[in-house]
Amino acid sequence: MTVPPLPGVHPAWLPPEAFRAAGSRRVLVLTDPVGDLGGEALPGPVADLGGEALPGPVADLGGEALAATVRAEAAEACERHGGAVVAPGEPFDLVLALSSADALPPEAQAVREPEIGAEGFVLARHDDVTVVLADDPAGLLYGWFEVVRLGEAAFGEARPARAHRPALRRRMLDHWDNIDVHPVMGQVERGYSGGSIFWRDGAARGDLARVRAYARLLAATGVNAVAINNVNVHATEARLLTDRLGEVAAIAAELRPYGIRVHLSVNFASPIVLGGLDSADPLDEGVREWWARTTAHVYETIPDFGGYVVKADSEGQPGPFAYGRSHADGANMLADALAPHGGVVFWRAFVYNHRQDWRDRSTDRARAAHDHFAPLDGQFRDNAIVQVKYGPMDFQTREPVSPVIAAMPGTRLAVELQVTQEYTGQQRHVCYLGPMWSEVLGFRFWGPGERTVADVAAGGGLTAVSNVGDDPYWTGHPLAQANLYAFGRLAWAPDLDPAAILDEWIGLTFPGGPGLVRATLHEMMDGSWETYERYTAPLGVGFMVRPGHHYGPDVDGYEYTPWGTYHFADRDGVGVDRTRATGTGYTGQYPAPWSEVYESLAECPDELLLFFHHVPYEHVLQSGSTVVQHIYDTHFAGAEEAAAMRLAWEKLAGSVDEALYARVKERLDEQVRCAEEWRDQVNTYFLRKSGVPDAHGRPIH
Ligand code: GCW
Repeated sequence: MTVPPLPGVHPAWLPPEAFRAAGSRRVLVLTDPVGDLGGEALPGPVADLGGEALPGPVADLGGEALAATVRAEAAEACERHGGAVVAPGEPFDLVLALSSADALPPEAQAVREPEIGAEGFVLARHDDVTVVLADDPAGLLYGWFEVVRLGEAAFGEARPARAHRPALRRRMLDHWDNIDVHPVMGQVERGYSGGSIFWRDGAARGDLARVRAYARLLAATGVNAVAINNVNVHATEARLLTDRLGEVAAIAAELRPYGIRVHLSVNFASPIVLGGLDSADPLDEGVREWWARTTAHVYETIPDFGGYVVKADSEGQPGPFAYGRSHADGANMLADALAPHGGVVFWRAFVYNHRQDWRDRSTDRARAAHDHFAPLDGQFRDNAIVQVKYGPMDFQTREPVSPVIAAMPGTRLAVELQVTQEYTGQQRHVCYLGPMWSEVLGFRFWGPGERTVADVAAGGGLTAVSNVGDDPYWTGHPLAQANLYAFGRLAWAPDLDPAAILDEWIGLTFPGGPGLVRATLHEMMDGSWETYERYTAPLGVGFMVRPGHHYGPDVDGYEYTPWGTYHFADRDGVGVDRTRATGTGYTGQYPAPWSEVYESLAECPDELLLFFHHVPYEHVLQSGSTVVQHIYDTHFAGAEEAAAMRLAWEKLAGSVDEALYARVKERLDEQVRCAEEWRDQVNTYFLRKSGVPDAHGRPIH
């Protein structure tokens, strides 16, 4: 089965037109017999743990379903575009074959490799034939989508055989979706795209066609795992683990044909709230048995279930601290329950004191994850993955990379990104995040030539909070689709160039569009993250958003709150002193050379200066500008760039779909308005605090 076009729903990067090149060819699909790679532990790229494989995924349930998907995809594309699915022995232009298939044609034999590996594929073109060869059906599906992405180029010049393998084995989207509409957070916490695609009116949706379409979009980017409920697990959602498991199974059935495993966020106190026990102590035998039994039942119902996601002892969620136990104790209890079935637990490291006294200058929220987790390195089970936000605070526009990522060489780590634009414009602003993620993934803690963040994440995975909802464009802002696309592509290949990823996305989403569309979208989006940074919080200081909903400027909004997010601006200067010499000592959580670079006022990169140092307004940056002049300049420039984006878009009237044009235009109007508001509030705030006038005499209020 494939996914029929859904009326009223934008096809995102898989419009029928994107399949023209492949669908107008003669296609041979060889999937019999389906290989059984899934039967054993899959080899995982786990450089930091001596290269052994994670246990599971077990039963190859999805194998046949995936193979059927590849056949159906090819058949549908051919039917639409005039090609044909041909039988063995007939001439063909494209062959999609499992390496174990009977009667491999010589063109496919020629590119065989001893081991292509789980989810990988070899792509080659010679003698006017394009070959996709894979060891398992998932690899074949990814190969098919690579051919789609290449379009006519897949059938052009000869290409030497090249193996494509995912750099990270777990490529996952977390949904912060609630079943019941939460009185404050709504149906989707931090969702800016309407309701949930999974849940409505207190239950799983009856019609899950949209979920299938989502799975297909994700598969085309390389994502292979999804968590379908909020990490803040409320009462109704907790029951997905037990009496409402059938709803999870129904969703899993929609995701499976596209190679996506379903995961659940679970409440640490489930033994109490669901099981009627009087404790959730991870070392209590009764509690452990409850989890083992409950988990076994999950696997009886959903044999390829992926595992659990847990937010514990964080922002009011229950956790092991209540019993005097560590996070390793908590995570290992769940890991032990999951291990016999090949599942994993993603245990979040987002643990900090959200009831801090703002008067207390010694507590530093940035330190919290490292303080809690680094000492536990080596204590986690092999199937317990510690999931770390990319920065030490909370998905800000600019943060240093979290030192936890460097501090746990004996633990599997997953790095968590945020596709939903909570702090980056809430899908009302154009903010292409590919460049930020690329910078994070390529960051080298130990200096040049050493391992990157992506290398570390290979042990556990890359996860991100999804930006999708039931909005006709999936993501509210149509251009925010590019972020979802880029996440999947970077999780597959972290060293891809974000501008090239954007280019792929443009080509697929606007097929056949004039060159003006491509050029304009690059003009608007390539640098949009930095534009957003320019008109919002300066120099890495973070926050300055409206408390609660986190949209729009409020410079002091968080300054006297318990959340640990302060900028400490006074009449003399601004920034947080996190040095070892005079501050909170946070810089000491980094290995050399970064512990020294960040400690040093002279060497600290400008864009992070106020994250690490409290400096006078007239402090001279590496750029040569002063801090306060930099604030004025970037805020004027950022707001101007937002206005220029809107002008650029206006040139596309008539060149893109009218409704899409109007939706983007309406959002750009809001972006321009909001950028001006940011500019004026931030500039005015710092002029009033510092008394230093703008060197160029521009209007500040
Ligand atoms: O960024 C913050 C959000 C919360 C979220 C939390 C988390 C799900 O404001 O809404 O809760 O992070 O990551 O757990």
